[in-house]
Amino acid sequence: MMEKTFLMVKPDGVQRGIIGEIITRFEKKGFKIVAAKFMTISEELANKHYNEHVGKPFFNDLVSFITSGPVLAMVLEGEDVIASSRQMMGKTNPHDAEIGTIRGDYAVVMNRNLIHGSDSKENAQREISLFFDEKEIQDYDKAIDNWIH
Ligand code: RTP
Ligand code: MG
Repeated sequence: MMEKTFLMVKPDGVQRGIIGEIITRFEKKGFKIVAAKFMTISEELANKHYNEHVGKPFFNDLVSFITSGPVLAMVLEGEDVIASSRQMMGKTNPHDAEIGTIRGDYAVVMNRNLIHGSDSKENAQREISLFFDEKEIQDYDKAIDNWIH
């Protein structure tokens, strides 16, 4: 099923200079970037984005971290992209993430795990609309589309 998901290179990925390497994985896989924004997340947006974690012991640290510097927010489109991009990211705790995944290859600890990806269709829609206006999302064909699908 063709889907859209919300992905974000977190502040640690930006600071470490691996935005390109992370995006490249998704491009090579065959997913299409349909929106991207380099931005710093406000506390208000962080609270909305991580609403499901309000009240958990790690919540305050999570909000401080995600608002600590710029992130690259993106919308990707593709076949089963929500689950597939989560697989490419690897488990939340990089210690448990398999080699070959982004977190498994590039990260070491839970609170510096480089990338966010929506975990369901509902959250994908919710997060996309939190970060992007409809007019910021591109609808376009790529010459290689036929070679991927
Ligand atoms: P994300 O939302 O950032 O893509 O990560 P995720 O779905 O893999 O994990 P989630 O459960 O949504 O947790 C959000 C972020 O909170 C931090 N976390 N710390 N027990 C802990 O200390 C703990 N649990 C979660 C992680 O940085 C995780 O990415
Ligand atoms: Mg999550």
